[in-house]
Amino acid sequence: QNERAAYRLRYHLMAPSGWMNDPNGLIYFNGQYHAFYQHYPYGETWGPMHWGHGISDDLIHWHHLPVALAPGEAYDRDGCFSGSAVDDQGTLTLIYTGHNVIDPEKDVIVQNQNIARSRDGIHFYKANANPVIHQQPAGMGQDFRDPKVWRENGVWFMVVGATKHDQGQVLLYESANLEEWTYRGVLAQNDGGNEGYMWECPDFFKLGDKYVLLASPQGVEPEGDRYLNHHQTVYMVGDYVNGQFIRSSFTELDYGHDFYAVQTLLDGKGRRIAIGWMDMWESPKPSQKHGWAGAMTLPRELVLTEEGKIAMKPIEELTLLRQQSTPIGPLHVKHVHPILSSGNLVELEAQFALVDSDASAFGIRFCCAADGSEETVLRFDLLKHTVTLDRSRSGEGPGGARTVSIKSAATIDVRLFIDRSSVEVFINDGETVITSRIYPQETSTGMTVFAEGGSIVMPTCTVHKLKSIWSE
Ligand code: DQQ
Repeated sequence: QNERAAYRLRYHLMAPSGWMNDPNGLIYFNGQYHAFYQHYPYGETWGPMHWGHGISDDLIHWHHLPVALAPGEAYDRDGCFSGSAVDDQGTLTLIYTGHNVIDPEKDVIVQNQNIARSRDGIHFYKANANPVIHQQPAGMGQDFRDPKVWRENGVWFMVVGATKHDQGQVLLYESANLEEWTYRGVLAQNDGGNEGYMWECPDFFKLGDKYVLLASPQGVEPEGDRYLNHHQTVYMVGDYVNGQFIRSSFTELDYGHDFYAVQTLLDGKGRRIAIGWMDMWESPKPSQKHGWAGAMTLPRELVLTEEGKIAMKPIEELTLLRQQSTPIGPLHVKHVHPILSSGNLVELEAQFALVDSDASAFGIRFCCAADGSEETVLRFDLLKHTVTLDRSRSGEGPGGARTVSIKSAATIDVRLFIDRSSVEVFINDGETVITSRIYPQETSTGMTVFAEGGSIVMPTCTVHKLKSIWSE
C-alpha cells in the first residue's frame, strides 16, 4: 500500500494532496456543485493559503479542478483566506480575504476583502478593483475575514468575521455591484459570555420562518462537557429586523472532536446544505506523516426543528454510495451481537426500540481489531440520557470521549458513516451529530452492537458497504 494513501478517505471530498482546511465558496452554479477549500498544495501543514476546487453533479462524486486562487498580489501576498462564491449574472465570482503579515514577531496582520471572477468556472481572475474592502471599520481589531455574500431583492449583502475589544463579531455590508461596499453595522456579537474573541467563517440565511447565523468562534473556554476545543462551530437562531439580528440561542452545531468552519449553500431543490472541515486546529493529525491533512464532512441538510433547533440530516444522495446492503435485524440483543467483520467504508443504519427494552445502556463498537486492541465505542446511557463517542482506544492519534445529552424518545435511530479515518454519527435524523477523526489500523474492521443491564430490541439494522469515489 502506498504510504501516502494511508488513512485517506474514500468517499469524502479531499484535496488531491497536501493540506486542506475550511470549505469556501460552496455554490450550486449552472446545474453543478462547486466546493472550494483552504488548501496548501505544497505540504501537509497549513501554509500560504490557496483555494482548492472540486466539482460535482450530485454532491457525492467529486472531481478535482485546478487550484482556483493563489496568493501573490500586494493585497493577498500571504494567503487567500476563506470566503464565498456567488452567481453574478452568470459569472462565477469568488469573494475572499487577502491576508498580509506585517510583523510576524508581534503578530501584526492586515486583512482585506477581494473578488475574483471566472468565465469558464475553472480559471479565476482577481479584480482590478481589489481590495474591494480595504480595512475593518475604525476601532475594530485586526482580524477581519471570511466574507459570505448573498443576494436579496437585487442587493448584495456580506457578513464578515471580526473582533472588537477581544469579543467576536459579525459585521454586515451591502453593495450594488460587488465592488463598492457600504458598512451597515454589527449584525451580532459576543456580549461578554464565553463566546470567543473572534468569530470566523460566518454564514447567515433564512431557514423556515427564522434566521440563522452560523459562526466559528475562536477562544471559547471548555466548560465541562460543553466545548471540547477552543474553536467551536455554533448556530444562533433568531429574527432579523431592520438589519438587526436578535438571537435567542447560541448552540454547538456538531458535537464531535473534528468539525469546524462550516459553510452552506442553497441548491436547486431549495435545500440549505452544510459542509464543514473535518479536522480541527487542536487535533493531532497522524495523516501528516503520510503527506496530507484535512477533509470535508459529508454534506448535511439543515432543518429547523419544532423546538427551534437545527438538525443536520445526511443528504438523501448519500444512498448513491451504497454498494451492497445487508439487513441484519430485527435483533434482540442481550449482550453482544456481531454485525460486521470486514470493510471500513461502511454505513450502519440502525434503530433501537427503547419501549420494548430493559437495557440500561446499549451501543455500537466499531473499527474493532480482532485481537481486542482497538475499538471505537458509541454508547447510549438510558439512565443519564446521554450518548458518548469514545475514541480512547481508536488507534493512533488523539483519544478522548465526548458525551452529550439527548432527548428521551421511544426510539433511537442511528446512521453511522465510517470512512477509514473518519466517523460521522447522525442520531434521530440529525438532531444530534457527532463528527470525529479516528486512526485505526486498516485491519480493524469489526463491528458489534451491545446491551448492558438487560436487552435491547432493534427493529431494523442494515449494514451498507459503500463505494469509493476516488481512483487512488
Ligand atoms: N481559516 C482561514 C481563515 C479562517 C480560518 C485561514 C478558520 O480565513 O478564519 O486558513 O479555520
